[in-house]
Amino acid sequence: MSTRIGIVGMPNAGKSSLFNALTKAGAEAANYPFTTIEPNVAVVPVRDERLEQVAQTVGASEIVWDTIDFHDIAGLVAGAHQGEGLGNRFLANIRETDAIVHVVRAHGDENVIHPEGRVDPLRDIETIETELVLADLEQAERRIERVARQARSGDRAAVAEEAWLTQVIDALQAGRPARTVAVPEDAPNAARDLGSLTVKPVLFVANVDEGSEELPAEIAAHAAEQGARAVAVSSRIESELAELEDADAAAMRAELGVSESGLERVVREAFTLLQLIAFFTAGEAKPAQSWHLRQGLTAWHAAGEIHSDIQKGFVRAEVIGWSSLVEAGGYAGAREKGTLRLEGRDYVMADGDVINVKFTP
Ligand SMILES: Nc1nc2c(ncn2[C@@H]2O[C@H](COP(=O)(O)OP(=O)(O)OP(=O)(O)O)[C@@H](O)[C@H]2O)c(=O)[nH]1
Ligand SMILES: [Mg+2]
Repeated sequence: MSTRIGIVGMPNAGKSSLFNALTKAGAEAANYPFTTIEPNVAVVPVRDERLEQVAQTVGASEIVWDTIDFHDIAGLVAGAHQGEGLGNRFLANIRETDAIVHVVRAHGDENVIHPEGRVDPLRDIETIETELVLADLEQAERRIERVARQARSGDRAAVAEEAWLTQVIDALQAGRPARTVAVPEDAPNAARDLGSLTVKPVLFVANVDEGSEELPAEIAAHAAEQGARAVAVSSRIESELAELEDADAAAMRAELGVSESGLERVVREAFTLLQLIAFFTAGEAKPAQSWHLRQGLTAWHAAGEIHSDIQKGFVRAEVIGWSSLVEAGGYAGAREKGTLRLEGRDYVMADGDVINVKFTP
């Protein structure tokens, strides 16, 4: 399943500019496995140069990129959790996402109105974090009533979930995110069922002045304190660059002194945040495809990403690192060299593995 990310931030912080840049970048890639998308959901292919080499080596028919969905929502103001500025409804749209990108205004363009009248990244971050905490608190207080009723009947998972919710409510009331409370073994889906926003990992995107790539120190420090990640981009520049042809965009980047695509940096950081590794499937005259999997998961899990039937009928897998496959000039060469290995279902997948699952249908 593709990875889903929700974009939050103050009004005018630059969320939609970033989102538009991502959408345009997405629309340009010919291949992504979705046809309908909502207007506020951008499906962004995750390009990977390694797969391009693999596809060429094995003579694949085409390349299909794995994707990330970015969900844009309207800006949150203080009181959003109570429905101020319809904030609560917007927040509901991103309860199902895997992670949150928090866009923070850090550029000083006076033509862009700041809702609080003055640029102050830390104050803005705190406003948004408070809204997320309060929205979760409301949700948790509602849920615990229902779970408590189930717990009274002695349901073990419900008992564990009620205890977890009690701790979560305490944490939220103290202003701490729900991710600071460990999910109990007996109720592994508790966080998902709550639809908690503050349980999700956060990537801060500092929306900086044009031509700068420097992460403001206060944002870096705040992210570090939280164990979160942070990147600096100019949303406006990225949305303008996304309109250009590749060569023109590269020339403009060089002129601005911006090294690589800010969008690529956002996508890469998001994957690091989610601790995902990439793996590939590729065969002659077939599509070569990229997939993502949580670090530490196995060939059996990888099979499940590809198709539930392939996972169900898993027998064993042929696995090879992408560079070994390219070096050997293809599967036949790799077999001769002995670099194409047979692995069982418990094999832990490595970043850049190419896998071919043998299964009984
Ligand atoms: N100078 C400058 N202006 C920017 C930058 N990013 C966004 N803007 C401008 O700021 C204004 C608001 O940007 P949006 O991307 O619409 O902001 P938003 O966060 O989506 O705002 P809401 O949807 O209202 O919450 C627009 O006029 C943008 O052109 C930037 O990096 N530099
Ligand atoms: Mg917007």
